[in-house]
Amino acid sequence: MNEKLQVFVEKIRAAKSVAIIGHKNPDGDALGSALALGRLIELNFGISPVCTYDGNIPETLGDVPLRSHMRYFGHLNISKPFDVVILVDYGTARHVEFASSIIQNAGYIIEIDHHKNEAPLGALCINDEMADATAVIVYEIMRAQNWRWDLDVLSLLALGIVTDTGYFKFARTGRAMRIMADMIDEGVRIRSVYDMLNNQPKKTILAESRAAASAEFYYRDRLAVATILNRDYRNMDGRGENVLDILARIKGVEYIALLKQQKDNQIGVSLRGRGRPVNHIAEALGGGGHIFAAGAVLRDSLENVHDRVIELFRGE
Ligand SMILES: [Mn+2]
Repeated sequence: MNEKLQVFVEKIRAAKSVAIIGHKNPDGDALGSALALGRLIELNFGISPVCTYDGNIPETLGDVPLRSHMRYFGHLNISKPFDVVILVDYGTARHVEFASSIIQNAGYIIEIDHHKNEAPLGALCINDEMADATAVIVYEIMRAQNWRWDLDVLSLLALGIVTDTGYFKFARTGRAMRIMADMIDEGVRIRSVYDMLNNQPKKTILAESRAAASAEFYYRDRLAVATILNRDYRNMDGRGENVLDILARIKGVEYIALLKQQKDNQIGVSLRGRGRPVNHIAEALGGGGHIFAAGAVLRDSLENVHDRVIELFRGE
């Protein structure tokens, strides 16, 4: 790890231009890690990285610190290659395909991630599948290097940790919580991190409530399946976490599947397991993710995906 960090520092020190990219449609961890890392590089190397995204940033994340530093990829001037491109929390190449022009032309590619990825893009990979969030890795780099930081950095890293662990519900070890504890001691207010996220549009909560109310139950009520139809999907902000959370509160429910009709023939599937793995089911659907929280996007009709998902859970 130390040798990798040494290379990281050398590459950033030598760079005149740095871009930081997270996965398309950034979530709290992708956004928080990218902006925090950008600020850390600014504070410690005297260079301002360009943080960029594609797709949508959920309105829920509209009030995060340094939000204005995150720039829409389509609006960037990319005529000159970047000396260093850093990919954070990106998952797999498909999720940063939108930036392939600057990735391919980059002088050097670094990645920092906690996703499982068989084909990393980075020449330098600071990856750790055991981290509950990419923000955990960024925080540990910051500490290991004794970097200067400010409260914005800590708030952004707290945001990444809180969102990726589902408010610590999915924390697999004490690691993320110890970091959170340190950050609280350094001045992060846990209440304001939560308040920052209680910022969702009315239409989203109503659409998610309708989806939760439409849930069906299978296999002696151990599997809950909810559907968000296209007309409601358009009103959604984020990934339907509220639906998954509500259904996970039901006694006896062990698995939750949320089917999102993104387009007529494109269905997003979010899977959650309450202490039970779901990543193999997501993989069977052509997707992936984490052990207890995974998903896939299928080009098929809602009916077909619905039946396939239920069939895959048979025998679980
Ligand atoms: Mn993440």
